[in-house]
Amino acid sequence: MKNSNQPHHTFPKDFLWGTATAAYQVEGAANEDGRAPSIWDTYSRMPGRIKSDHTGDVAIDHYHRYKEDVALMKDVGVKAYRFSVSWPRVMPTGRGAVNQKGIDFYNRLIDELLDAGIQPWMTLFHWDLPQALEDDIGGWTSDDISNYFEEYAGMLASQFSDRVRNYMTMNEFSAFTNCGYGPAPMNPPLRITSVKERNQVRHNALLAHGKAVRALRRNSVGDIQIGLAQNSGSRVPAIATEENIEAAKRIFRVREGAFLGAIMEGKYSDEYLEEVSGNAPDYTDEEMKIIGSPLDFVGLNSYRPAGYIVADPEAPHGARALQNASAHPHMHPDWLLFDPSATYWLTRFVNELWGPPAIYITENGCGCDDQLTFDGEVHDTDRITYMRCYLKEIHRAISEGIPLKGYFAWSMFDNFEWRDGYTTRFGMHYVNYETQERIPKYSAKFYKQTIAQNAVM
Ligand code: PNW
Repeated sequence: MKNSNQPHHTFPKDFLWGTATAAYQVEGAANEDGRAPSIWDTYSRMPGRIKSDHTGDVAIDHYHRYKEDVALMKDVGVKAYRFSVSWPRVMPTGRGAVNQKGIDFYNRLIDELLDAGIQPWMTLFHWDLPQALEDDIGGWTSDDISNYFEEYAGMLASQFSDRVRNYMTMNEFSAFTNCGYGPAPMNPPLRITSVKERNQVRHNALLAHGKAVRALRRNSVGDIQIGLAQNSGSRVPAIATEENIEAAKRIFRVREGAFLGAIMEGKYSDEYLEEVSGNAPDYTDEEMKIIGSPLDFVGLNSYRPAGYIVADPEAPHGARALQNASAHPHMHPDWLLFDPSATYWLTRFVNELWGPPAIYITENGCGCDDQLTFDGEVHDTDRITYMRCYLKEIHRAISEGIPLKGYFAWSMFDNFEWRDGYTTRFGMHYVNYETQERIPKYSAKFYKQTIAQNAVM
């Protein structure tokens, strides 16, 4: 019998252990060195939109404390850091003039990472659109947005591709399209008023992604890898019979028809078009070719199951979603349902449907109601449990031959959790928002040990 102290979930030796953040959630320095406002500055300053009216003005001051933050990453032993570029920091009006001081910040960060032996992984867009583009053209509702995003992507490649090898164009298409322009109270003046309009906004984002892929390749000086970070809803077969697995995969493909499916297949699938019928976006074959530009990897943000599926010949697409049990376990945020197999099924379906060269989990992590204990520590046993269980399912996927090459824990630090402000904590490091002190939680020690052993115990 194996000693129980021996690792039993050992990862491939080149498995990439990483961690992730996003610009607006950590940087702060909102009015410094020529940064212009993004739509999130505007939105978070509107009274009543964010819990406790918090804003990202200071956030965790990563802009000034990046050295200390990289040192903490080095201590944990992460091999890669996924961060996003604030578009209005490097191109204040979203096009044209480049803000050198903004570029300098990312140069400092990248060089610090490389010195620490940590690969920089760059997300181009994590929701903080320059306010000027919202005001002047209507943001993602505009046909022109893809051209501006292409210009921005090309500029980033020429500035950084000598040192940054890995890029993700967009973070979570559904978040900034559906939610960004969707139901009140988001962005009141630009609310989407019809399903067709919503599908057009989604299409504009896909096209921007495709043009950015090409611009990155055109302007890069070295060999680069390009992907994205999508939060596809994971459909879990309620009971893993052949029929249920096929049904879950079918409905997964239909639901991703507006996003990842269109990108991976270079077209809107018949099933998707049938479903949206008269509300399909306007598009050309040439645009679909651009959208389908080949990717080097697919990044998946995976936190929770999005539905339990059984096969049902009577139901649309032969798949029926069960009602979620009212007592299904969830973590501190209500939406964060606990089911590690969601991540397994997600990577398996993406692999079986589209067979990308590589898959990364670009985000996974747990929001908790972390409290400092009397001894000044954070005993986040809930987060450790969550991470351990999800990592075991990732191990399972790898052992079945799915090309899952790495994992980015969300997040390295507590940070501005969008509409929850600073009230929900996702970090492996506790941030004292009064003093900006960072305190490693027990989950940071757990992750450090996991990386050191390259195994989950
Ligand atoms: C991600 N879901 O969003 C974002 O990329 C991060 O910026 C954010 O801080 C993190 O998750 C934690 O919330 C998500 O409903 C949006 O499954 C939606 C879901 C999960 C994550």
